[in-house]
Amino acid sequence: METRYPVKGLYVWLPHGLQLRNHVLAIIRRFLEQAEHREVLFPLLIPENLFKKEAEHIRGFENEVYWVTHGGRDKLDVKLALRPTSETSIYPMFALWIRSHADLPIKIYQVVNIFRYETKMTKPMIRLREVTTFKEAHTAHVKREEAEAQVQEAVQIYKRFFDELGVPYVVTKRPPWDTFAGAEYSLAFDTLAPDGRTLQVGTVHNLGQNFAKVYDLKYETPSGKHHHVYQTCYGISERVIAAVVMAHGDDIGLCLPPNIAPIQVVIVPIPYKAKEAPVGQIATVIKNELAAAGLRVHVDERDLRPGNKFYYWERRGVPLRLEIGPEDVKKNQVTAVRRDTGEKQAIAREVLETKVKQLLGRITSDLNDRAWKLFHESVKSASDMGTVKRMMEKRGGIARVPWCGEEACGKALEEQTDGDLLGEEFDGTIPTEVCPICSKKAKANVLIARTY
Ligand code: P5A
Ligand code: ZN
Repeated sequence: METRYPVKGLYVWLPHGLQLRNHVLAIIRRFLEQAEHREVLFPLLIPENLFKKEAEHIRGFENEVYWVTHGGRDKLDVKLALRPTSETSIYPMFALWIRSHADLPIKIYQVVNIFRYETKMTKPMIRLREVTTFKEAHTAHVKREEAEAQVQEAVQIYKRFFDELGVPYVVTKRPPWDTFAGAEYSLAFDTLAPDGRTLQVGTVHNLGQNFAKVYDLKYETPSGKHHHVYQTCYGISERVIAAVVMAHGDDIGLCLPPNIAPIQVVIVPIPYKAKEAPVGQIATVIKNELAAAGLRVHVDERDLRPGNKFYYWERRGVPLRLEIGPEDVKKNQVTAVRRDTGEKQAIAREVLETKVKQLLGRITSDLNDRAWKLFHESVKSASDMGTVKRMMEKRGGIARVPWCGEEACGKALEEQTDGDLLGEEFDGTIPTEVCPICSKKAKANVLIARTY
């Protein structure tokens, strides 16, 4: 990204990064479409009166909203909010679309930019004031249980999505004081940055009937009664791309999983005295062969030393490099070098396509395994305050702590350890220990970490 744009919290996507972003988006779009979500596109501006209908939602966002107050020199009669998220623009339209139970469920999503006047330190891809890649899904249902099931489906979709990216995660139920503004409860996905702090990479909210009541979302039952719908929403942003970068990158730079890498295979011809023609030709033939097999391939024909080219593509995370040098030409082979391990091997020309695909598959699973292994090592059970505190001091990852469920104890846990309570571990086991604050029987495990 270009980070020198002269407005705080706004950044420029450059070609390589944007391609990466688009490959990531293609995955989530595919999963959502498979689960019967349809893509829509709503306006960026929300009139103040609509925006301010849901009281809790307002309380949550009022300090983060940018307002459009003028059109040219004219002061607008109704101020317009730049959406910080789209509940208040989408749900008034749901009210027009929902008549009978036959109109339900509605499952839509959009990928848009949103604006949040963030006051914490802004960071490229992680904390933006213009989020450019906000994928938000919104659903409406007849019954509470259906909304509940939708929350579960959303969690499954996001799990598959993060698995596809090799980004490890924990899922927690956020505590009441950290629930999305206007939701009954919120689930969140968190991953770990290399510095030991967690990063929230996605959330799933059960909105109950809170918005339905305010925006008058009602359907008619077969017997002619009118009921409010139940709703859910869930979202991710380009933070997931930051998460990919952090999960697999190393001291050299990016290291990208093949499925989202803008270039999956880079071919570097290594010319040698007076016999340059054959390496260049072979490189082109191989490129065409692999491209025809569906791979994203690039031949680096620039007038640079091979070593410089190697480094250039390593920094950009290209998963596999194929070198073609004099020795390779002689033996009718190419030399393949993995970005993740640096491992080198010769591959015979006649089996090139199969071998390259195999190698890319192995790189994918090795990246996943490595990232998850590191992650698992960073989630540690701790039932006494001293241990948790030391973990937070060292930014030593995520502590799993037994909790009685009381807000006062949750807040005390945060204060005394200088960590943030992510929430109750979703699908976690019931602990046998006691709450380290009040010594009462624990109801759940909470995860505590230093967060971004
Ligand atoms: C869910 C979608 C919502 O806004 N409304 C529609 C719900 N939830 S959320 O938790 O507030 O945001 C969803 C995810 O977006 C990412 N995110 C951000 N990323 C970068 N910069 C920001 N300023 C920013 N704010 C939110 C987070 O990953 C969050 O989980
Ligand atoms: Zn307690």
